[in-house]
Amino acid sequence: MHYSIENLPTYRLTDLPTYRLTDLPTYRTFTLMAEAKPYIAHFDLDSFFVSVEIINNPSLKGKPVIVGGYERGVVSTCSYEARKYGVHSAMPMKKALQLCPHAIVTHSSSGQYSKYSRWVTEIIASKVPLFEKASIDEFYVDLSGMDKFFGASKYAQELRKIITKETGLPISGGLSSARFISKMATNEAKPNGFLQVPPGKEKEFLWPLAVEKINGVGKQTEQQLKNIGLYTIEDIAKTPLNVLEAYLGKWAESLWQKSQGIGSAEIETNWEQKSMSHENTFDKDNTDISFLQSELVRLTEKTAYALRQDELMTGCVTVKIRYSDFETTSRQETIDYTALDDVLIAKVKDLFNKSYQKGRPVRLLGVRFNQFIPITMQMSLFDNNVEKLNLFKAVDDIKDRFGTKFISKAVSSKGKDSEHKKFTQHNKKKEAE
Ligand code: DCP
Ligand code: MG
Repeated sequence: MHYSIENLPTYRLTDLPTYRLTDLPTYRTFTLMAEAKPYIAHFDLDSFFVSVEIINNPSLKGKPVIVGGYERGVVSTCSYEARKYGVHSAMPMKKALQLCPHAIVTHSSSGQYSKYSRWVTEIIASKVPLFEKASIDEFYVDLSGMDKFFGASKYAQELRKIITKETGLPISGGLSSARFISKMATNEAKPNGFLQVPPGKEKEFLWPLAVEKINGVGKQTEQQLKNIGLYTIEDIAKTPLNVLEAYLGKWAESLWQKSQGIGSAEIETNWEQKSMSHENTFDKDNTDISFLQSELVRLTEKTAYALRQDELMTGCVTVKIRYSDFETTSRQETIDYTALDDVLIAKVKDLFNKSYQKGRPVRLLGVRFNQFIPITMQMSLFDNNVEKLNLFKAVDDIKDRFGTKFISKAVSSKGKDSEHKKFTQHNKKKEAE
């Protein structure tokens, strides 16, 4: 019987109570007992920003294209045609144009990238019960169990097809028993390809690959490994762990495990529900707009600080207003992914202005962020805002050293308050701040 994604019902987590078992800690034990290998798929859009630019301007297709900012002078990404000349992400634009002088350079159109990223997320969410959004263009999908019905590999490939058909974006994928192997398989399959590493074939796939292909092996570790004559993953696998530890310290063990084809198959399924928020109940109900605005700035700065501490960007902002009679309103809007105070403050003020009923005394204000993705890229989504992010991070460092009380923007309120911090699971560790 032929199955295709088109003729399957659309799944949502809530429609499939049986899949909720996977949320329970016993699930993995259960599958191990049943000796079922997990099937973890990984998907990553090909030259994402360039692909979006091509949709907007199809004449760019097939050409060496670089997306980047003149001001910042760094390549965000480039088409595979430009990669042939050695151009890559994070390379200075000047160097990129030396390598590939005929490349077409386009500026980033950030709003579009968030929009397409969300579109792909929605398609995946409608087709699989368990998935994790790992960056703006990258997803892990748990297809364990599905293989009984459709064939995990077939399902993964059909999912790729439907994403490209609906959005116009090419996407590559990998499938294996562990997250890191699937991601490496995706990298090997790019562009516009798919690679399955069947259960039991993990070493066969990994061993011939160069050490730097392992996710997390940066330039420094690569050099350390090469200094002791380890060039391939097989070389690592055949080195006794204690020898490796002597050179690399703690990191040796997880590296060695990976070289044996062992890695996590856990999917972070509750990422969608995660949120961070700060709210403040005032000692005295308040109608003073400048006071309320300064409170919003302060709450936003604190929440944005927590966001950056966790290396995240948010894609959704909510402002909560509770009036003196306890009537409460919440207004929420999705935004382009960001971790920048000024962008978030502007959005929070905008939401407040749209929902505040002038003259009514306010008892509580709250600011909440959700829809997170990691800051995996150098924030070049925002072009020259990279410098701004670095500035905010520098201020964050001072906050870490001297406490948040000592640093606040002039516009923030200095008044005493009964602040109430409310963090969900994700941010519990920050409660002590
Ligand atoms: N990005 C960026 N700066 C970087 C790396 C990435 O701005 N240093 C942005 C542009 C990319 C997007 O993030 O299009 C996704 O990053 P990827 O690492 O997935 O790279 P691409 O999707 O561009 O190419 P690939 O086909 O290798 O996935
Ligand atoms: Mg990509």
